[in-house]
Amino acid sequence: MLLSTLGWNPNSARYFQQYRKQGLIPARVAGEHKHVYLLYSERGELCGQVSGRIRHNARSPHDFPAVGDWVALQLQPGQTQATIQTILPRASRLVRQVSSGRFPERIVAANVDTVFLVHSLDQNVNLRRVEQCLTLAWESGANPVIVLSKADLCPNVQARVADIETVAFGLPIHPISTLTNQGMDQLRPYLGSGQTVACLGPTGVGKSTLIQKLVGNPAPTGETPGENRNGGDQPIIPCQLFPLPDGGVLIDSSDLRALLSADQEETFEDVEALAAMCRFRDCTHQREPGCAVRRALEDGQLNYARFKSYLRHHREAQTLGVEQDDRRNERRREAEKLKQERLIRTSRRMKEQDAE
Ligand SMILES: Nc1nc2c(ncn2[C@@H]2O[C@H](COP(=O)(O)OP(=O)(O)OP(=O)(O)O)[C@@H](O)[C@H]2O)c(=O)[nH]1
Ligand SMILES: [Mg+2]
Ligand SMILES: [Zn+2]
Repeated sequence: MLLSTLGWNPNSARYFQQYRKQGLIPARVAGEHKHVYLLYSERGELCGQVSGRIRHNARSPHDFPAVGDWVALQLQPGQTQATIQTILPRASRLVRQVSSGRFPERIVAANVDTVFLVHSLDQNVNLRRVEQCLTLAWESGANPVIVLSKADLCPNVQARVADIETVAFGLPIHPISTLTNQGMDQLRPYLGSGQTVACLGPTGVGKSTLIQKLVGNPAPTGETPGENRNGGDQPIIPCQLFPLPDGGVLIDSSDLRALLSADQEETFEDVEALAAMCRFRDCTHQREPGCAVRRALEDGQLNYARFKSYLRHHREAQTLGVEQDDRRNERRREAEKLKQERLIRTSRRMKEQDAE
């Protein structure tokens, strides 16, 4: 697997030298399931988990790898799982709000150059929804492009395009059909070697079908879990990042239900019930006297793996509460800055056009 086709460039390679010296290798995150990551590296497809240090220092879900991230891997001889030691700085990140649960925001995709905002022409396009998706894309640092799918099912494509133009601020709009191939050629220019394109949009609009079509055979879909990798007991990780035959990658950013993995919805009522019986209210269940959780662990009433999982989620949830507002403000500032830069660029372009 050539890293350059996945978007690895001379700049990234230069930046990575510090990690090479430590014997680490670069890889791109292609999927995640229950904290196990599917990774594309120069050694091929690997599975990996984050290092204890990353987990320990994590202040929010943003400190964990996301699909599209570049990471530095440690690969021990004889080991089937790699350890993710570092997440490289993100050039852009698509963030989406999650309405329920402990995690109000998730990075849907990182290091994205172009976002295909996919909406279907077979139903009334909801302009509010298009606007919401646009905002999300603007804030990410990636360039949005509007893709209107299922043109074959729409008798008046031009009228619908005109509707959407009213909210699109002059962005490119491409009506397409994966069935008749209408408009598919217009998407090629976004997909060159080294380019990362993420498909984002409501469920059922045809994102996976589009990716399948562009990637060609063998046809993957974001919904089909991969085969067992590295043989036997490896977990099944759904792949979301697909290299194209002529270079570049497509990210299937799936929809909300896939974003909330079962792991995150997990509750820990059993452990919490035990914790309520600890002598101290702020018991960390490490060494405190009168710790009911420790006692349950010792007499086998509580499974150790489950306790570890509880600790991990507890820590993530706790730090998240504190960090949340900070991060919101930070994101707001970033978005504001990006918007300003875009405005400046647009006005400069208009001035140039006037001058011509
Ligand atoms: N007529 C027509 N149907 C299409 C086209 N593209 C996709 N479909 C159909 O639309 C349905 C949904 O397509 P998917 O690709 O699974 O949609 P998705 O956006 O990936 O949906 P989620 O994974 O749920 O977010 C499937 O039955 C496709 O066959 C198209 O261009 N024309
Ligand atoms: Mg899909
Ligand atoms: Zn305790």
